[in-house]
Amino acid sequence: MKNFRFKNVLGVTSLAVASVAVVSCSQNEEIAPIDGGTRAAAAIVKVSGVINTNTTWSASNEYHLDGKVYVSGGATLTIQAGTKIVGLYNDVPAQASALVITRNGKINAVGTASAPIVMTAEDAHQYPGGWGGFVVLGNAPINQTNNPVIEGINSAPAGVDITYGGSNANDNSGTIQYVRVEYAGANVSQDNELNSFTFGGVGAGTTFDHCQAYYGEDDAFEFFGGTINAKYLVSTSTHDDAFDFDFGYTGKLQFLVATVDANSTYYTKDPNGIECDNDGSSSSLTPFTHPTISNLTIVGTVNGKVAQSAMGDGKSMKSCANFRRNCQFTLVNSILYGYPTGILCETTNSYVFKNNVINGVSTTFSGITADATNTAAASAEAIGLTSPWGGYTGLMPNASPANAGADFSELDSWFTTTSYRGAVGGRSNWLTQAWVK
Ligand SMILES: [Ca+2]
Ligand SMILES: [Ca+2]
Ligand SMILES: [Ca+2]
Ligand SMILES: [Ca+2]
Repeated sequence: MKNFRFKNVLGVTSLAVASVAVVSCSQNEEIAPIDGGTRAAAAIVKVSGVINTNTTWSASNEYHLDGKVYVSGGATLTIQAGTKIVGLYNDVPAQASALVITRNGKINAVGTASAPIVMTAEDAHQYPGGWGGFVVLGNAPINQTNNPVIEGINSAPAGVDITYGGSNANDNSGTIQYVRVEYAGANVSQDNELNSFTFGGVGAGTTFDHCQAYYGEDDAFEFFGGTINAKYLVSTSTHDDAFDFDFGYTGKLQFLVATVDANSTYYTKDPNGIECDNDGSSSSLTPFTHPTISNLTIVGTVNGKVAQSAMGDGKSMKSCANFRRNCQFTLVNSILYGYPTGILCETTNSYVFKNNVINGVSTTFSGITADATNTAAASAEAIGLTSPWGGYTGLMPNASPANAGADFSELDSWFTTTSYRGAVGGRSNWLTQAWVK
């Protein structure tokens, strides 16, 4: 599905208990589905508790997470391409189901473009917040000194470490490719939420690309410190920020897309495309949060509003990109439009903002000086995309100032050089691949 409409995904229609046992978790039941649809007869494997030995989840099964499932004790969880994982619903947000890779565990989740790994909610709860989400913790630097516990999780079983951060910038938490997380995010309490993808202190030795967050309740991708790099990330209508950086994150990111469903209800008070803080108290703790981003396309809505939000007039979003609280940043070669404010710069720390194509519904530049390197478009339409709203294929430039003008002189060789700005070039649109929903 390549449009932005909400749609329930029909899968297994009913379940019957068949047998017991399989995985190394505290509760192991295998349930055979009575399959009413096109899906092959996958065995349902219910999982809860702690995975402490190397474990493989097979695409021929469907894994149902009952509460938090932790990978710990030096174990690696391998998930085969095409595997479906369901986070069972719990109406107590603190007990929401989630898959948590701790500092003492690893993930090997390698999907393919045609057979992504899908982590989703139960059929009856396929809406933002229908389950918790996917969490990875590592030993890479953060700028907090209090050995923080990851946001969104209040307690863990004895022996399971849910803190994060360390001194190994090249720490390797495993491989995460072609993974889609749907309907995640659990609001445990004010300012304490799980996100579709939550990363705490994850290191640059981790491989992370081609992943999508689809209709999540809080942020699509939130990074608490760490150095993890990524290419090809998609945020589809998450309720807070598409990309949220905090606590000293210093990774590199390229080919990012975020869209918003105008029919959504946004409960947060500051929904931004990008939100970036050094930390909540604007400290000068180092490393300074400093994402380095190229080839991003952030799309809001025609009037910068959604059906309902917690902002002042009850409908607005905030900004395409809000850099604040003493963070640093590098944002180049990108397209930003469809929020009330385009770039909202509230940090006085150092930054690079160059070679972007940008429009805000009310204000294009706030707290930052418009300059010749950035193309201030008179309107979203003036950005010249094939169709600026309503579908991924429309994000290909037509006659657009974004077709040229990219400059990689601020970036290192990790970045793929393009002539175009934004996430997709005119002729090869990776967003039309089957893994993108
Ligand atoms: Ca969050
Ligand atoms: Ca956020
Ligand atoms: Ca934030
Ligand atoms: Ca926010």
